[in-house]
Amino acid sequence: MTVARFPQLAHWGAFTALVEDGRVVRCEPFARDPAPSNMLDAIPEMVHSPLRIARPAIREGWREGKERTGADRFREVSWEEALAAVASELARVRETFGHAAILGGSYGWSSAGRVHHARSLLRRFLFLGGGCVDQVANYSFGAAQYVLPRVIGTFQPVVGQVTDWSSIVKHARLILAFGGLATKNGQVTSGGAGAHTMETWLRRAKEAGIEFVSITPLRSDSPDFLGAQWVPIRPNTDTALMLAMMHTLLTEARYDTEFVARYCVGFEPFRRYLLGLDDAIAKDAQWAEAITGVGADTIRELARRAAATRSMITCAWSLQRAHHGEQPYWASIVLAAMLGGIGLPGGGFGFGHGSTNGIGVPRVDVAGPEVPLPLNPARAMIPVARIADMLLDPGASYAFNGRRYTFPDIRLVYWAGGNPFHHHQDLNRLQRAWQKPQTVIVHESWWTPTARHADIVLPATTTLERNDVGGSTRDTFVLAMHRAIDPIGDAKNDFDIFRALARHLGYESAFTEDRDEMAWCQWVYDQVRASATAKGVALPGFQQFWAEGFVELPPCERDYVLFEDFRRDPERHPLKTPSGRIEIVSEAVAGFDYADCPPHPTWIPPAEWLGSAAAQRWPIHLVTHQPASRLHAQMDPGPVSRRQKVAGREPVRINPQDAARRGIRSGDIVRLFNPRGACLAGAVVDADVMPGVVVMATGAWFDPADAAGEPERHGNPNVLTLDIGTSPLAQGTSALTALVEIERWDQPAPAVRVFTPPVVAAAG
Ligand SMILES: Nc1nc2c(c(=O)[nH]1)N[C@H]1C(S)=C(S)[C@@H](COP(=O)(O)OP(=O)(O)OC[C@H]3O[C@@H](n4cnc5c(=O)[nH]c(N)nc54)[C@H](O)[C@@H]3O)O[C@H]1N2
Ligand SMILES: Nc1nc2c(c(=O)[nH]1)N[C@H]1C(S)=C(S)[C@@H](COP(=O)(O)OP(=O)(O)OC[C@H]3O[C@@H](n4cnc5c(=O)[nH]c(N)nc54)[C@H](O)[C@@H]3O)O[C@H]1N2
Ligand SMILES: [Mo]
Repeated sequence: MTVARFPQLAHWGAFTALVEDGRVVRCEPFARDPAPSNMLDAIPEMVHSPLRIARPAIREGWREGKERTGADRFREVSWEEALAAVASELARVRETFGHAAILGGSYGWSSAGRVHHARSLLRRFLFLGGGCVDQVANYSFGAAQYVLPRVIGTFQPVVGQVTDWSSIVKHARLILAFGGLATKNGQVTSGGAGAHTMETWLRRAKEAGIEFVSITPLRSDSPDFLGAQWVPIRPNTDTALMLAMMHTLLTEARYDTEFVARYCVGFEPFRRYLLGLDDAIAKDAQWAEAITGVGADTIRELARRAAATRSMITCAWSLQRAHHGEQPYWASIVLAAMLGGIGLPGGGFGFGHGSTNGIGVPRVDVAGPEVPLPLNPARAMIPVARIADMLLDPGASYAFNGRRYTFPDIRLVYWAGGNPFHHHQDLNRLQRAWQKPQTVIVHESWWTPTARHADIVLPATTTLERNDVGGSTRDTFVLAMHRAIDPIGDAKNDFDIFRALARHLGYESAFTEDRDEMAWCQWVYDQVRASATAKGVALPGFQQFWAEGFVELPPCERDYVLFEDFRRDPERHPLKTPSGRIEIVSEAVAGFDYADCPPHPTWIPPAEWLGSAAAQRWPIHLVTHQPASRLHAQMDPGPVSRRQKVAGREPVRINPQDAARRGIRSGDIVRLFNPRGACLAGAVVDADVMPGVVVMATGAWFDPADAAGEPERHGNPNVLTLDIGTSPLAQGTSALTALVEIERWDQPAPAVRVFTPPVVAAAG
């Protein structure tokens, strides 16, 4: 049997697909990748899984308005019937209720290939058809996206324009990592990567003698080889720790007065706040010890060490996915300002060095592969994480980033490339909200929980079944993706589905711009090439790129240092803030008058935390972090993710003391619960977790209970998380703010059903 080989790409890395007899049998890592992800091993089984959606299907009871339970039956229909139903529903809703009755943002990661990026295609399709309610910001760093522009005039440092690792390795002596530097997260780059380099850079930094401090509730958030000092901290209290460090710097006269005077505005009111001159509460180390659980001596010692050397402060994105998540990021910038290292090689602040592959990787500033997006003529949007609020409360007024908006009245939801029944918080509430629209349309490759909550389900191909171009601005490779197998079942490319719908609706050529798949691949590559040419970098033509399967950008000539220009000459290179300086106090934010987002970094207790009154009844803080064995909910039914389940459920890590008190042992099935919901999970007793905290990865496929009072069966922690905005400034997700209780589950365990496809009746 001959084995055919095709270059391919996933968000978790580039690979060669080995195909035998029309089946993907193996995914061989890209030869240039120093640390490929074992998630690649999940692909062959998943591509050919019985969970693939084979044909278009319609939910039984849709026309009658029957409730969406996630356990409904479906009936297969022909593509003709499905496309006609979608086109006529879109036309009906647009005509009857207007464009703003359609929710089309369709948040989610979709595929690494950029031509077939489903979310981009859906937005393009809906915008050209009159527009829709779009979703702005994201779940990843939504709070940062709105607070950082107020403080430093841009949120670029969160997406990866930070001081390069090469500069850090040469010049930094100490790295304070809030949220740690979890190498599990380095498996992933949005858009995919040819090289996983997070571990390489961490090792180089270690070899260069840099010391690491990992401030996080979970010891394993930094790899053993770093030998990091672990400072366990109560979740959501980093702002208090940072404030106390600043208090120490201030009262011990260890801060950079010149930097603060020359490059910042608003220090004086902030100084008064630190000292407690107006509220009689000094934000000193003793004060912070009571909040954070970190000893006062440790806090003072951290401040002194950081001030005595070239230090880099980096925060994981997780810190800002919490109630008042704007505050720790703002505080970390002010802390870095007081330390005086901003704009110096290896110093200052950064975000996400441990959150995703490619942050801080030296790379020439060339555009990544992308397709163009037209404007949304409906000019309607919501902050992405406010979806349930919107569906439950149409017409309600809400505050966001200094303005007031009204929630639209949604009749039709269209999703392609995302999984809200994975990503959203308080899923029982989302399930209630999800009953509001008359019609839900979903394109998916698999029977995910979101597909099971749809009325019209259209089967989408996977990247293996089509040609594409992928890559990201955080990686030095642009990658060709060759179609390796025929579409599974009757699956179609999202591009072809939208093209057919656009034809129905009379705007096919506007949608395609008269390009087919390969013409778009070439167009996307040519954009990257043109951008490279403008930077003096010569890349080969498309034919050569396609035949070789990748191109590599040349190394950078010099290290990038964030705000180097600003530091050298703040008059000629001001920040894009109103003052042109770092805004310790933002007058703009002051003008919004938000109790939950004051004008300078402030400790405001989150709605739920270990120091709150609710912790008497709900004594455990639930941290829901990114999974080591999959990307979000993708490939959860595959072998890599399944292998790490405990008793068939998602593992929950619990400290030995907390476990012993509850009679919980490793391997037990446990129930986590709070007033929002309950789920089962498999216990892993783990001293790496600090007491009072349990850690569960997101992404176990949602397996809702049959009856009220029963737990979700599989371990989707989003039945427990809190669905409120970070603050009216950013309205980001507060996913990491949640208190729970946990107990051993001694009853017979209900079966997990979600890895079996729903009942789908054949057409006819
Ligand atoms: N509690 C808690 N919740 C969280 C987080 C947390 O930290 N804690 N993190 C949040 C974050 S940061 C994020 S980014 C979100 C992630 O949330 P999502 O991005 O929604 O999660 P994915 O599982 O990646 O969903 C992508 C879906 O797109 C589908 N897909 C892939 N390729 C294609 C394609 O070509 N066509 C079509 N039609 N579909 C395709 C996949 O099968 C998959 O079901 O989750 C958020 N949720
Ligand atoms: N393998 C894998 N990698 C991924 C992803 C994936 O699904 N799988 N998803 C990608 C995506 S979409 C994103 S947005 C990034 C997210 O990147 P991050 O947000 O950095 O990732 P998390 O794993 O959620 O959080 C990192 C660690 O922060 C710690 N932490 C949680 N709350 C707090 C707190 O309040 N204070 C402190 N100090 N620490 C806290 C937790 O112990 C957690 O392990 O990851 C990306 N990388
Ligand atoms: Mo994310």
